[in-house]
Amino acid sequence: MKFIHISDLHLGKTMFDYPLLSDQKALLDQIVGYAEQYGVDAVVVAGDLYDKPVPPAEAVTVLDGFMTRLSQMGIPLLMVSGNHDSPERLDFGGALLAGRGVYLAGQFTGLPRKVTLGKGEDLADFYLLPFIRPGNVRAFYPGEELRSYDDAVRFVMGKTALSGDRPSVLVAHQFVTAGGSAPDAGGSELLSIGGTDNVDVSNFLPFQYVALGHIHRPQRLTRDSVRYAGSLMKYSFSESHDQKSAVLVTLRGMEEPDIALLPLTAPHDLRQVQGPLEALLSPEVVAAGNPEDYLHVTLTDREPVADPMQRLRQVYPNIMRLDFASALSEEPEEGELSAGDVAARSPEELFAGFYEQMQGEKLTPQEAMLVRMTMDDVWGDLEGGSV
Ligand SMILES: [Mn+2]
Repeated sequence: MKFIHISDLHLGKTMFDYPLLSDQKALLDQIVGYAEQYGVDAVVVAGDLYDKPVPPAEAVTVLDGFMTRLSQMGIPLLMVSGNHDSPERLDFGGALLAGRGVYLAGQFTGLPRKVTLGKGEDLADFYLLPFIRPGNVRAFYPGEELRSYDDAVRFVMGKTALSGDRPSVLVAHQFVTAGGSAPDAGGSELLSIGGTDNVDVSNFLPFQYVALGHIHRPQRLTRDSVRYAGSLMKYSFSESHDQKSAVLVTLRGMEEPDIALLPLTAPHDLRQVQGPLEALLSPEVVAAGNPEDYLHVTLTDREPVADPMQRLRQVYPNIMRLDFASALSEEPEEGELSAGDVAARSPEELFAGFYEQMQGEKLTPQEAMLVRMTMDDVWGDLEGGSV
């Protein structure tokens, strides 16, 4: 029994107003290719199919195409809802789709949805647990005191009977910690502050494999067979050095399964580049990567440069973000102002201080004059001419 585990597709997501759907579709095509190449018995998606509860129509079409192709290939597809999905919408047509090998667990129904796959001796039970909050579980067990996410998941796991003679796989979308230590987040997840939604990994120990979603950086938790697959593609510049992957799991009865990571390569990579404008425009630097990648450019020029975005876009059409290293200095400068100081100073003094902090030098008397004149021009039109 072999299957592919992926998660956090976030279909329909945009970054800095760039739609990512064509990349997402290409990546789902890669997964269909892997499914065929490795002859898998199932594909598992551990939540966050869409980026929004009401996804754009184009994103629905892309997921529809993915489901249809796997169904036509006779490969079962098992999916749970994540915190970004609408459980009810995801369940649309669920009973009909099960007849075609597509198993959806959108809404929580009191227990994980159990699906047994395989033939003859080679069987495995898949338990599909949608993203749950304590309230979702209390609704089914009103007498129980379930305060935390951990209480809720522990209670549900306690009610989940596993057959002892064939492997069990859990599919879940939660914030799973190991003895209090949190997973290494990628930066594009929506995590709650303070980790009140954490669920301990010990809840999942009886399963031969735990297919997790929610954290976007691929990783194992305490053992190789408890894993976050990670997001379909990089959804934050803090993930620019991550290698995204799909997990190929080969179950070996009640033993530890074999795990292999299949690389996922988007048509456009998400990269950070840094340097002076002229260097970034030089043919060698441009040719060092795909210039059509999605870029975060940081210019290190000390002198002002004219129309940097326009010039950069001529060779790098997909710049998502542009900033200047001089404006990013994180070192707190001596003489930084408190709120009280700010109220006590004139706009000219504040601007002079800001300029010095950003540029590392003082305004010249001529520049100070220009600032004063500009302020007069702008504010002179306002009633009273003051701020
Ligand atoms: Mn997610």
